[in-house]
Amino acid sequence: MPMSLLGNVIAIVAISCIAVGSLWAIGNLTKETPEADVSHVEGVLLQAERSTFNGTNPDIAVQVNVPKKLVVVNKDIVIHDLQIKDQTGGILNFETAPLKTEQHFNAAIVAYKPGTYEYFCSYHPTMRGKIIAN
Ligand SMILES: [Cu+2]
Repeated sequence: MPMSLLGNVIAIVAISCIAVGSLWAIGNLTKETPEADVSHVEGVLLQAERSTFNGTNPDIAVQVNVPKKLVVVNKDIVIHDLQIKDQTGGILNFETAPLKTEQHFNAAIVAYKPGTYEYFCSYHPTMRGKIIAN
């Protein structure tokens, strides 16, 4: 095979691979994530939307040593998470995974001592609210 023809064949193969790769990438970008159904959630539902939780970052009341179910769902176009990072040992600390659009995370709030604690999104300083344990 003459060198110039071999070069053309390699170029065609390379271009084909790039074209297929691009189509695959576009397909992934446009693929729809199924909508998270949160209509039957028991306990507390915190829905991240327009960079707040439930529009108001609501206070959550819990009783000491009574676990309360918590579902965090991302209905926004950007990534959110939810964390409890308390230093006093008065509440169970946790963090959700980084949640993409329509992803959700099941957790429980467990307070060990009465007090006011904070939940927050590590990506957005305005997304923070209180957990009040009695
Ligand atoms: Cu956020």
